Formats: sequence, structure tokens, C-alpha cells
Amino acid sequence: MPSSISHTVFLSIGSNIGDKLQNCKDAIENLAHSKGIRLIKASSFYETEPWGEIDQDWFINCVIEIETELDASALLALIQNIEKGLGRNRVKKGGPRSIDFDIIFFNGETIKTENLIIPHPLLHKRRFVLMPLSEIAPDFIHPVLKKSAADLLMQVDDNKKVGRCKN
Ligand code: PH2
Ligand code: MG
Ligand code: MG
Repeated sequence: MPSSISHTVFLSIGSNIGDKLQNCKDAIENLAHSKGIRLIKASSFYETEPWGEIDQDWFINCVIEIETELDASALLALIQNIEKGLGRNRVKKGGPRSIDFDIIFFNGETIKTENLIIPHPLLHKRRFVLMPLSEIAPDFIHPVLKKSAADLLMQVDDNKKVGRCKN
């Protein structure tokens, strides 16, 4: 349900099918133009080695900060709708995708529903999330781990390659 209260939300965006960079740009554009959403910051784009399921193409990833009046479940419905519009079809968990949005933080809240766990339960293990997050919000404190994004990046045990795109 929309309300007049504004929430600060960080989202991770990724693509590893088709024109990956354009897919990420389209995803940001779509979200930024949606009702009740204000784009605050966007990180650089990063070329990232696949994490988890390694038998797939490299990704383009980025992180954005938005302000929104939507609550977490309404925001989830919105991003799933944008994913669908950009050609995402859910084939395999963790497998290739034309676009993927993940809500990583919603204010400093912890949320657990059937469809949504916030903070994202894997974010602190993923260099491809922590690098762009630290670029735009190094001091943001993970509400469960009580560490800043920059500290989480310094400590992360993930040797997958993550490189800033030159653009
Ligand atoms: N997303 C996954 C699984 N693995 N690896 C990279 N580098 N980037 C991703 O966005 C990614 C992944 C599941 O959503
Ligand atoms: Mg994901
Ligand atoms: Mg997702």
C-alpha cells in the first residue's frame, strides 16, 4: 500500500543475457519513471564474474538508491513487473537472466515474508553487490551485521572478479 512516508531503498541490478548494459540502463529508467519512485543515486556499471552458478556468462551489475512511498511488497510487485516487461522469464534459480532486481536494504528494516527477505541474505557474501554499494553508500550500516558497506567489502571472502566498466 502506498503511503506518504518516504523509504530509502537500495537495489542491486544485474543482467547476463542480450545487451546486458542496455538491459540494466532500461531497468533503471523504467523504475525511475514509475509512480512513487525517485532515483537518488546510481553506481557505475561493473563487469562481474558469475557468482554461485558459474556455468553462465559474466554479468553487468550496478546498485541504485531510491526513495519511494511504496511499501516493500508493493515495490517487489513493481520490480517484478518491470523484469517481466524487459523479457525476464524465470527458468532456473541463480541461472542466466536478462534482468534481475534485488532489494538489498529497505531503510534499516529487517523484513521476512514468504516472498521477501530484507536485508538480502547473500549481499554480504557478494563482491558484485558490495563494490557498487560501497561506491554510492560506503557508510550505510547493515542492520543485522551492524557493519558498514565499506567494512563488509573489506572483509568479504569472495574472489570472483568485479571490474568497473569504463563509461
Ligand atoms: N546473480 C545471481 C547469481 N549470480 N553473479 C553475478 N556476478 N551477478 C549477479 O547479478 C548474479 C550472479 C542470482 O540472482
Ligand atoms: Mg539476484
Ligand atoms: Mg531477484
